Amino acid sequence: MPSPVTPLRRALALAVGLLAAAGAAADLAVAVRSAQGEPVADAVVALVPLDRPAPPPAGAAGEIVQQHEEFTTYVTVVQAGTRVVFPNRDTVQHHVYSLSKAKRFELPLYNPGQAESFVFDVSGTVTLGCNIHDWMLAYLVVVPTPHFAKTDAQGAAQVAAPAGRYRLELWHPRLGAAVTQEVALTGAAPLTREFSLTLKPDRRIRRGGAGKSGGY
Ligand SMILES: [Cu+2]
Repeated sequence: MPSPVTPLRRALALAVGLLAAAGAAADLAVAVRSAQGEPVADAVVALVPLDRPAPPPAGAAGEIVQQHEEFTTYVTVVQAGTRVVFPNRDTVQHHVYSLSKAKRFELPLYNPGQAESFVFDVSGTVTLGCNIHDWMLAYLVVVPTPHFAKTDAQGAAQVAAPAGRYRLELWHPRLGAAVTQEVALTGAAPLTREFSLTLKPDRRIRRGGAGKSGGY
């Protein structure tokens, strides 16, 4: 008996719509592809409020782990003002550093078991490297908002934020400059945006090549 279901579904849909209009989170859904049509993972999408100040960071620390002579996360996103911990879970020393304007630091003679941390106050991209292992490369993207997400392997990401006007910022390691546009979340329906990005070549060094040959 499928016929009674339809009015019920309509009522549910109406209720959801009313809830959304009453000020519940209004989602943004993005799909990011390369110019060749391939899904793009690790793109950062952030919504910076234009009508009000961004709420302060919730307080949870970020984490970027060194393990198996790699940074375990290639792209990490945090809100400005967030502490980020850098645990060395390897059995070897690292020398983690950043020369980026948003945060310059280094952790020389960084031993297994150490877990130093820094607060990242300035918005921008922090490029992380290791002076011992040339192939180690990761990015910490510091954004001035708690409303952000990172695309998955399918190139998809969802951001929850209250209704209002925002500057949408889209960043990727292989993008020359961040893409920005103004968007408005109405709360009535999720907003969807598709991006096609022209990407630069991947800068990552493949392990087992130059690293082991003594070429450096
Ligand atoms: Cu290292």
